[in-house]
Amino acid sequence: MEDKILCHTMDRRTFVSSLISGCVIAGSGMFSLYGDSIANASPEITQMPLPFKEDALEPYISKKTIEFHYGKHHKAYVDNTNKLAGAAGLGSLSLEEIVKKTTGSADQIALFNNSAQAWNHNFYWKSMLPGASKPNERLTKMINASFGSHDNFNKEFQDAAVTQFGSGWAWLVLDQDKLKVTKTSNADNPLVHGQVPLLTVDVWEHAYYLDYQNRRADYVKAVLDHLLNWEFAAANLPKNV
Ligand code: MN3
Repeated sequence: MEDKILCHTMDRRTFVSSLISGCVIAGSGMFSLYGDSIANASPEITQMPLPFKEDALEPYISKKTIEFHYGKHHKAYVDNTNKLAGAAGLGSLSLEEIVKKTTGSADQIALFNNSAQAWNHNFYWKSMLPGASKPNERLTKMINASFGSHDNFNKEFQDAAVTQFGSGWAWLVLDQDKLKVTKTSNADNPLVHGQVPLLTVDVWEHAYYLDYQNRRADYVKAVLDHLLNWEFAAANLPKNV
C-alpha cells in the first residue's frame, strides 16, 4: 500500500490540484494516486473560481469589467505570485503565508505586491453578491455601536473609498473589538496590520473605469447599496468578539 501524503490546507489548493498532486486530504481516507515524485512537485496557488457568473453583477458592474478584472488582472497577480514564490523558494507556502512573510521585506516587494493583490481579489469577489443583502443582528448591533447607524457606516466607507489617493482598497475590518473602516494603498491589506478584514471594495481604476470612467463615487455607492455580501462579512467575524 502506498504511503499517504497529506495535502496542505485546502484554502490554497483546489480539489483539482489535490487530485493532480495525488496528495491525501486529511481524514478523507484517500490514498496517493501517483506516488511520491509527483506528490512532491511544487504546489501552486490557484485562482479562486468566481463565486458568481460574469454578468451576475449587472447593471452595477458589467460582464466586460469582470472579464478583464478577473480574467486578466487577477489572473496576472496569481501567475506572477507563482513565478516569484517559486524563484524565492517560498513555493510551498499558502497565499496568506506568502503575504505575511513578504510584507515589509525590501527584497520581496514584487512578491508581496502580487501575492497581496491575489489575496485581496479573492476577498473582493467574495465581498459581493448579486442582489442586496443585509447585515445580521449581531453585525447590525456592532455597526450601530461602532458607527452610530448603518447610514453613517455607508458614509464613512464611501468617504474612505473616494479619498483613497490613487490605487487601493476600502475595507470594513474588526480592530480589537470594534468595527472600523480603513483604506489601503496599492496591494496593502489589513491582514498585515493585525486587523480582521470583513469586506472590501477594490478602488483601482480597473475595477470601475469601463463602466463609470472617473466616477469612482458612483461605483462605490452601487456596490454599497446593491452588491455587498453581508453573509460573507458575518462569516469572517470571529465568534469570541
Ligand atoms: Mn483589482
